[in-house]
Amino acid sequence: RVQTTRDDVRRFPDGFLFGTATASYQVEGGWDEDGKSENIWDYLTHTSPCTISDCSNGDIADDSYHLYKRDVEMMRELGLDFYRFSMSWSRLLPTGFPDQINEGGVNYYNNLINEMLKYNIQPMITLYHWDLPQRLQELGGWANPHVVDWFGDYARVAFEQFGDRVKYWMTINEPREVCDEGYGDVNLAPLLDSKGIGEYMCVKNLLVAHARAYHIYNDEYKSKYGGEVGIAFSARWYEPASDSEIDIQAAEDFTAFTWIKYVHPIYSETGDYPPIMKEKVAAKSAEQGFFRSRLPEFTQEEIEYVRGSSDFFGLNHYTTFLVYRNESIYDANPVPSLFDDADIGSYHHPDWEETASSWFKVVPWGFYKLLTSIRENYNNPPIFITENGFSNRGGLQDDDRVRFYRNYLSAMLDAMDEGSDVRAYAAWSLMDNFEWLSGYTERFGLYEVDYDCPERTRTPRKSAFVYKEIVRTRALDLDYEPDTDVMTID
Ligand code: PNW
Repeated sequence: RVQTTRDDVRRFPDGFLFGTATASYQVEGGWDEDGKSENIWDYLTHTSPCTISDCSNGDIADDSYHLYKRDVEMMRELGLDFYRFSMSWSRLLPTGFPDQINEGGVNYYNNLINEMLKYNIQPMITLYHWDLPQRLQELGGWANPHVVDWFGDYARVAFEQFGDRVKYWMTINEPREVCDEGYGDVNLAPLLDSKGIGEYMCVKNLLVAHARAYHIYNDEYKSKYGGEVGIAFSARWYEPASDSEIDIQAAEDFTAFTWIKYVHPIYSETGDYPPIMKEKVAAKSAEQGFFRSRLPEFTQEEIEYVRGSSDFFGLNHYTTFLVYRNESIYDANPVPSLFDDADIGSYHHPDWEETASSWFKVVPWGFYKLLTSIRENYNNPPIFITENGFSNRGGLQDDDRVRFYRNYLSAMLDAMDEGSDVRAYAAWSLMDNFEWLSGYTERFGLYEVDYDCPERTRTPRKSAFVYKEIVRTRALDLDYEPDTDVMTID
C-alpha cells in the first residue's frame, strides 16, 4: 500500500491476511464464572498445582473474560485483518453435551465476535485448543470412539450460535500435541502416558471427529453461510542429521509418525495413514505379542469420510530438529512407544539460537523447507499459518523477537516466491499467556501482560510496533526502527 520502492523491501501479495492467535484456557480466566464447568486444565492445575513449573494456573490468566474490549483495542492498534481464538467447550456446554447450552458462554463469545466485527476484524475460531470438559475425560476423552459424536454435537452448537458471523473455523488445534503429548506422554493434560497405545487411539478418533465437524458444516451450513472449515496441524521440520541414506529415511519416518499421520489421511489422494507407519507399527506389535496392530485401523468408509475434509491447511510452526536412525537395543526409547516404533532419535544443533522454551530453537530455513515440502507432497494446498512466534522471559525491548519474526517471515516469502500458496499469517501470540506446563515463565506476546497487577495491564513490546508496520505496509522492511513511545489506532 504505502512504502518506498527500495528493492530490499519485500512485499506480501494482495489479499494476504495478517492476524494474531490465542487460546481459551491460556487467556480467558473466569474459570468457573457464569456456569462454566471444569476442563482438564482446571482439573490438572487444581489437583496438582506444581505440575506447572511456577505452580500457577489459568484461573484468571489474562482475564480476557472481562477484558475482551481491551483485547480488541489491541487488535485495532496492530491493524489486524483477523484474530484467531478458541472456544472453551466447557464454557459453552458445561455437561460436555448439548443438553445445556450455557447462556454465559454464548454471551461472552457473542460480545467478543461482535466487538471484533465492529472494527472489521474477522474472527477465526478454533473449536478445540486442548481444554476438554473434565467429565468427558473421565469417559476416556479422545481415546473413546464416542468422542466423534460428542465433538460433532459441540461443533454443531457453535456453528448454530455463531456461524452467521464467523467465516473461518478450525476444528482442532495441533492433533500431534493433543495425542502424542497428552495421551502418549506427560507433557500436556491429561498426562496419560499411554505410550504406543492410547496415543494411537486418540489419533484415529480425533481424525474422525474432525471429519464429523467438517461434514456437519459442509452439509448443513456451508450453503447458508459460505464459510470455511480447516484444521491446524503442528509441524516441525525434521532435517536428517547426516547425509546418509539411513538418516534421510529416519527423518522421513519421524515426519510420518509425528505429523504426516494427521495430514496424509486428509490431504493425500489415497487417504489413510502413511504406509510406512502402518507397516512399522503392525510389525512391532506382532513382535511384541499383540494380537493386532496397536494403531487402530480406519474402515474404508472412514478413509473416505476423512479424506478431503479440510478447506485450508492450517499450520503452526516453530522449530526444526535433526533426526537420526536409532535402533540400538541399548536405546532409551520405552517399548512400546512411538519413538520405538519409528526407530529414531532427534536433537537440536548446539549452534542454533535458543528461546525460553527447551523444545524450541530458532531455525528460519526449516520453515522454508517445511512449506516447500507441503507444496510438493500435497499438491500445493492453500495454507494459513495459524501460529508462529518466539518465547523469551519478558521485557519490552524484545529485539530477539523482532529478529525472529523478520527471519521467519523472510523464509516464508522465499517459499511463496517459489509458489507456496500461503494466504494468512497469525503471530503467536497477541499477548503473553498461560504457557501450559511452563505457566507464566515463557513469554510469547507482542504485548506484555503484567501478572502482578489485578488489571492485567497489557503493554506493547517493540515487536508489536514492528508487526504493526508490517501489517500497515504489507511489506517487510528489515531496516525499520519503530518509535516505541505511543501506540495509536490508525
Ligand atoms: C503451540 N513443537 O504448541 C500451541 O498451539 C500453543 O497453545 C502454545 O502456547 C504455543 O505453541 C507455544 O508453545 C506447540 O514442539 C508446542 O514444535 C510444541 C511445538 C509446537 C507447538
